[in-house]
Amino acid sequence: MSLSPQEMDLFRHNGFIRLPTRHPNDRVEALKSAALKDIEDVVEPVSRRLDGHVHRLSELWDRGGVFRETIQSDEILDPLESLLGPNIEFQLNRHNHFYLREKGSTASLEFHRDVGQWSRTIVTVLIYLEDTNLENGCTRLVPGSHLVPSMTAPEGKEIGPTQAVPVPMEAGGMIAMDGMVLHAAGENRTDQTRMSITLGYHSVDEFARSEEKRRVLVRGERTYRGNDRGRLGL
Ligand SMILES: O=C(O)CCC(=O)C(=O)O
Ligand SMILES: [Fe+2]
Repeated sequence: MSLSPQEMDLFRHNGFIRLPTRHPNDRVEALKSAALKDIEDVVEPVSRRLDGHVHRLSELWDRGGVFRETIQSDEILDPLESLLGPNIEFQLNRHNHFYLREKGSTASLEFHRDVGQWSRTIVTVLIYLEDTNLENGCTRLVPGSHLVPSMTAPEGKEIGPTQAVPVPMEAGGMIAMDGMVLHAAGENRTDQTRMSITLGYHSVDEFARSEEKRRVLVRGERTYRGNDRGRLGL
C-alpha cells in the first residue's frame, strides 16, 4: 500500500506520519516473544538499566528470524517507497533496536533528533508492539521541527515540552518520521510494559560507489549516478 499524495505532503510538511499499514497480530506476537526470549537469555548486544534489567536489544537485523522479516516487510517498505523511491537501504548502525519501557524507564525521554544534518537525514520507523497512550508514554513529536536547521540540544529541550504533540498508537501501528524531527518517548506511568522497535531507512546514496557495510539493501538496487561514471566505464 503506497501513501496518497496528501500523506506524502503531510510527511514533508509535518515531518512525520502515521503509516496506513500495520503489522498483523501474529507478527506482533512473534516479535514480542522473540524479544522477551532474547532478554531472558541475554543475547548480546543488549543495554541495561541502572538496576541491571535488560531494556534494549540492539542489532535486530543480525538476530534474523521475525526481526529481519519485519525490517523487510511490505507493511514498511510499500509506504516508504512513496517517500524514498524504489531503492531503499536499511541502516545497521542507527536504531536497529527493540525497547522495553517500564515505569521508571528513562530511555529517550529527552527531546532529541535522530540525525544531526538535514542533507542526509533518515526515515525513522517506530513500530509499536503494544498500544501506546498518554498513560504509558506514547511518542511526542514537534510538527515541522525538521525544517528548523539550527535547533541545538538546549533549544530543543526548551521547545519540546511546550510544543510537542502526543501521538497515541495501536499495537502493530507505525509512525514514519524524518530523523530531524524533535521527539521523545513519553514517561510510562503504568505497571505494564511498553514495547517498541526503532528502525532507520535511507534511499540508496546515488553518489556512493562501494557497498557500505553498515547498510543493507532491502528493496530495489544500488544505483550510481556520479558524474565520473564515464571515466569509470560504468
Ligand atoms: O519509542 C519512542 O517513542 C521513541 C524512541 C526514540 O526516539 C528512539 O529510539 O530514537
Ligand atoms: Fe529518537
